Amino acid sequence: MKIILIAGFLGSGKTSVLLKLAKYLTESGASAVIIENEIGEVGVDDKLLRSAGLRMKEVFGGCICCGSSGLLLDDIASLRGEYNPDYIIIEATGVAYPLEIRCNIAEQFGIRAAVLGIADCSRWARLWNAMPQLLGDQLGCADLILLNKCDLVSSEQKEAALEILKTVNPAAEIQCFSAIDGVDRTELWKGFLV
Ligand SMILES: Nc1nc2c(ncn2[C@@H]2O[C@H](COP(=O)(O)OP(=O)(O)OP(=O)(O)O)[C@@H](O)[C@H]2O)c(=O)[nH]1
Ligand SMILES: [Mg+2]
Repeated sequence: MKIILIAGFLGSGKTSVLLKLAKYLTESGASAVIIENEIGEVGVDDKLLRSAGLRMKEVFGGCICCGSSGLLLDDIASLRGEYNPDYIIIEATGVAYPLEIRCNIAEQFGIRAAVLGIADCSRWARLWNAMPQLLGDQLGCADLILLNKCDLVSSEQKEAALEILKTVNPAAEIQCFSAIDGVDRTELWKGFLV
């Protein structure tokens, strides 16, 4: 069983990307279960996921990087016992610190979660100026960073964001992305999931 952790600021496109990745996984014959850590309302339609052959579990009541980490670990254990899926995909809240979550998972299960970081290119400059610490922590431990919403920005905006992301995380692969453009991303997902 592999674990994928999707992290990134509020509204950056985590759920939109998650649905793309989950679709790729199920179409390639792998089973996947999704864990949504929501602070407020649920962002994913459970029926939509079920019709795509996916299951979802929600962790409410707090952020899984800190106070509610025990709930997440319990859920992972029970999902493994019940379904033993090929993948568990976790969407963290927009204010979570993924490194904490990855450490907790590694300690409990001995599994290194792959971190998929989502950066919102359309708001990048504004968010980065306001919250360099949070964004740096969220994206600094990612294995793959998707610079999302590139359909909305100029090439100058893209270049400026890429420059900063490279310094935030020199080790990560960074890709320009759009969760709504319908482009086939098979090769990207294959590379990320090896
Ligand atoms: N134009 C454009 N809109 C996008 C893209 N990705 C996501 N969106 C839109 O951005 C909004 C937020 O997307 P979500 O996928 O819900 O973002 P999220 O990170 O899951 O949001 P929270 O879970 O609330 O933090 C939605 O209205 C999406 O339709 C993209 O690549 N391009
Ligand atoms: Mg979401």
